[in-house]
Amino acid sequence: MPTRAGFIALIGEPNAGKSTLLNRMVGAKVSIVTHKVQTTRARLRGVAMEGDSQLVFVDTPGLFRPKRRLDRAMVAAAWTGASDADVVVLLIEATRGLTEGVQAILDGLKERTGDRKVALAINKIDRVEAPVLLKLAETLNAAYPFDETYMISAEKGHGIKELRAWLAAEMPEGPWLYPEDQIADLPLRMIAAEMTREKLTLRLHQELPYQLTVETEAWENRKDGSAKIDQVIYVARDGHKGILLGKGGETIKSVSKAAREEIAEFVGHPVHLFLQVKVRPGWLEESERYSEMGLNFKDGNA
Ligand SMILES: Nc1nc2c(ncn2[C@@H]2O[C@H](COP(=O)(O)OP(=O)(O)OP(=O)(O)O)[C@@H](O)[C@H]2O)c(=O)[nH]1
Ligand SMILES: [Mg+2]
Repeated sequence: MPTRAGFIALIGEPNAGKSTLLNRMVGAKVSIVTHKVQTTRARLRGVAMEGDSQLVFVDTPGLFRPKRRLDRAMVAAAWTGASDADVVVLLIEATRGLTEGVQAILDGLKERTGDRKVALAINKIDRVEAPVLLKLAETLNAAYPFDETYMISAEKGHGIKELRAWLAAEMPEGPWLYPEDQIADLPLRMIAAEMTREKLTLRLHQELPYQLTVETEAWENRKDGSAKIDQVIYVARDGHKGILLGKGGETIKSVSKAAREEIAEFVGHPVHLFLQVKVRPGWLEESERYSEMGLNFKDGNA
């Protein structure tokens, strides 16, 4: 049997469940997930094996109508992910259906995918009734010539086996692209920064999560088997720093604890995490911040 390997881009509106699906496929949490939109900011690869096929899933930022430089760079990164992949999986939320945003994505897909296969994955089927689902599948297939339709719950695991088997068969013949035991293609320092950003996003409200970024500045593996990790949280305004710290430093403490526990579990050894908050009014216009996130600054040009 020849080996197969290829890239599968997961695209869709913000909050569709792309990162949840990637984590489910990989069998570990490598991409952060929140109930808020625009959680994922850059492309991230997760690797899964299925028989002789290596499936390299590419998680992408949600596709929406961008307003800021950061948003434009995110959307550009998502479309690049779709254009570079062997197969595209479009995730749609069963509860939302064919929205204006989905229609815009379908229009974009027609221009960009060429003769590549595009599968429709209707996600969150645990939240709707069967008749609604069937009607939605029909509507979406009338709007776009999908090669396949899958009804899944990325969170609960429904329909995942079928989607995986199809993807494995669709991968082009060729050598594996990653060692068999590798599950993610993102430096540890970035995964750790993302974990902290996830905890911040869960803890903070309104615009704040969208106005900050986290960077790992130093990572020191110590002789005792632990690691000392220094991270900086850039915020855009003085007032944000106060909110982030919270009364008596309560907020930042709880974020730090949650992030430390998750990073430690991921790396498999104890972690000492030090968070520093820096007010940087112009960070959303600094190219270095974008390269740290894995984004292209110029993609954000208006
Ligand atoms: N009920 C239900 N919730 C789900 C399912 N899949 C994902 N979710 C939830 O949907 C929310 C968004 O999930 P994400 O995986 O972060 O979505 P995303 O598409 O990566 O979002 P962005 O990164 O913002 O584009 C989270 O609260 C998930 O727990 C599912 O199958 N069923
Ligand atoms: Mg995501």
